[in-house]
Amino acid sequence: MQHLIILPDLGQTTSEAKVLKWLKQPGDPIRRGEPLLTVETDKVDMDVESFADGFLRGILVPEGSVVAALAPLAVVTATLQESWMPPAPATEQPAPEPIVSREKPAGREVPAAPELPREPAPAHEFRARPLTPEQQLAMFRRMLLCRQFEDRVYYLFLQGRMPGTIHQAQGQEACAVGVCAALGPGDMITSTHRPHEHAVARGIPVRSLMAELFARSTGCCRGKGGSMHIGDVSLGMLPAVAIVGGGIPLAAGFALAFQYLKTGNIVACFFGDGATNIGPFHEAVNVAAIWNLPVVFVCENNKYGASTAIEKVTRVPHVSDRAGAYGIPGRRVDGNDLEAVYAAMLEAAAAARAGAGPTLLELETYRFAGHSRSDPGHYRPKEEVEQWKLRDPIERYQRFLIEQGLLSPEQAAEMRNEVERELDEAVAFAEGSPQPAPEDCLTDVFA
Ligand SMILES: Cc1ncc(C[n+]2csc(CCOP(=O)(O)OP(=O)(O)O)c2C)c(N)n1
Ligand SMILES: [Mg+2]
Repeated sequence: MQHLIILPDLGQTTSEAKVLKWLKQPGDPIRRGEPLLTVETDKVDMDVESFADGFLRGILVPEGSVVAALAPLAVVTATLQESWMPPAPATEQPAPEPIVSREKPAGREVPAAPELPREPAPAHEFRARPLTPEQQLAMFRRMLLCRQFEDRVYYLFLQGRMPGTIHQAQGQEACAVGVCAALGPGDMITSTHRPHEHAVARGIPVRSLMAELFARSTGCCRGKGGSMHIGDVSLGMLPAVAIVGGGIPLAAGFALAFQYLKTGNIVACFFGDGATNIGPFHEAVNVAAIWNLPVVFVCENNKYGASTAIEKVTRVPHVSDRAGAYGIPGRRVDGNDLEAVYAAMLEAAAAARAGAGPTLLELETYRFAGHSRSDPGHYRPKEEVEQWKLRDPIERYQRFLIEQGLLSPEQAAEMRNEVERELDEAVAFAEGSPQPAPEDCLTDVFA
């Protein structure tokens, strides 16, 4: 089988890239997710990865050429024996002057912030509530669905099939699943520009999420929201808010409604470490504190707000320390430990439901990928990424379940295959669904 490797569409402001270096040569074996070449855009140098396993057969664009988004770059075949065909020739342009200026823009020098320790969160004391094996396996499968959904979306992007911008959360599955597993059907979550795993964990069907990402009318927002606004109020997720910190006052507002209507429900409000320096964070946490609103503030501290390390912009060592400023409990939890997250969330949720007000949960975690699809994440030391990959929440929980005798490696592999089939169906559903009609622009508009 022949696969055409293309230059992914890197977003509205980057329409072309220069091929800097081929990292593989014709005949070399290549694995899915492995880099094939490095390209230079007007923003960054980044690797283009293969979306298929096989062998590199044809290089269609020499080093030094500039190619447009979605242009064919190479052919990969499943085996070395099969023949391959080049596509219609790629339009080549003469190698121009470098398109990236390496000069530092003039401006104020920002003084270096003091180095802060980066030791992981302590092993958590929450272990009290036993989970049944069925619950444990269901939570494990949900983490697989989150991860494989994200991976599938990434490979669709590499193939040029997934439109729009995406921010992915591979590595943060234990946060999404641990928090959502402690919620009931009438509860609500709010989310951010990185919402896919929150939505999957909350139980929104993957076919309706996939259709939304493909901008199809069968999507959870009828194809008019896209990746950064997914959600479904009827299933307990307010459409995500991509304005950093923007979802936090909405969460407090929803919690006020629950309190006023005496529904007994709570809100779980997801946000990133970057949002904790945004004004609305402080206002919303404060008002929730003084009114004892039934909300749990869940900070997924993945150490970076885009390319900025948290210690460069915050002197407080731990996000959870900030809870003291509002007189509410703050808990620092290993966000890559599924059951620790779940237990901490259960406790915070119980307090919120009992009228004791909000808790600030800091879940220490890490995103394996760059900030968005066009960010290779070069600002992060390689060793740091490697260290965090050793703490992969899915691998960790799988090892734990196997040690407990609840899962075999074969069953885990079969679960992964089953999730792949669910995603195949979701992609077929999405690609087979219609786009919204032009007149649909004026429906679902509330203000
Ligand atoms: C108010 C606002 N400022 C800037 C941006 C651009 N932006 C999008 S995501 C992001 C970083 C957010 O970091 P964090 O809150 O830690 O979330 P993470 O991306 O790590 O999940 C920025 C600066 C934005 N969307 N909204
Ligand atoms: Mg962050």
